[in-house]
Amino acid sequence: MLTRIDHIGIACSDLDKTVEFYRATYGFEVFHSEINEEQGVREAMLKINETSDGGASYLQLLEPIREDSAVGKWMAKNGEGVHHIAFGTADVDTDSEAIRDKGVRVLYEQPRRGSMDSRITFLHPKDCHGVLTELVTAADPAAHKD
Ligand code: CMX
Ligand code: CO
Repeated sequence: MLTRIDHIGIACSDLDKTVEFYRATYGFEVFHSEINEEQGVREAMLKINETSDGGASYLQLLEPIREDSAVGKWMAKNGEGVHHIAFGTADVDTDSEAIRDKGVRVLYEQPRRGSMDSRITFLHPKDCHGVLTELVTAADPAAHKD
């Protein structure tokens, strides 16, 4: 069951400057940052609020580290902006299989590693009314704060 908005993924050309914008404008602080080589991004997670399912909602700021990454290709076409939304679930395997059975293209055969050791998969935007949609099962967020 999808129980929260886990994050909104925002593509940016300069992660440090964008982090500073969110800090100076709204007071949001970096909860976690990392490089995800497989996804081709340098990223920062800004925690907005905790959620009633025991998880949290974040902004995920994404700077591509390669032009041919998903975010790099998207930015070449669109510039900076909202790249994807992510719903949180306790069981990404079961939920993504159920959604696949409804005829929506799930991009990965098996979930892959996402931010803070979460397990993630994506639904094709063309099957989701133009919205690239990610499903996330978090690892224990408290264990991965840096
Ligand atoms: N939102 C909405 N539509 C999108 C999109 C996005 N983020 N990215 C691509 N599209 C659309 C394109 O506009 C294009 O539409 P048209 O044919 O009408 O022009 C179509 O989808 C195909 O796009 P493309 O530019 O040819 O790109 P690809 O098919 O090579 O890749 C996708 C698209 C979704 C398969 C790829 O971006 C992907 O695998 N994404 C999942 C991984 C990812 O996004 N990782 C980064 C985030 C990591 C994280 O969250 O942790
Ligand atoms: Co994401």
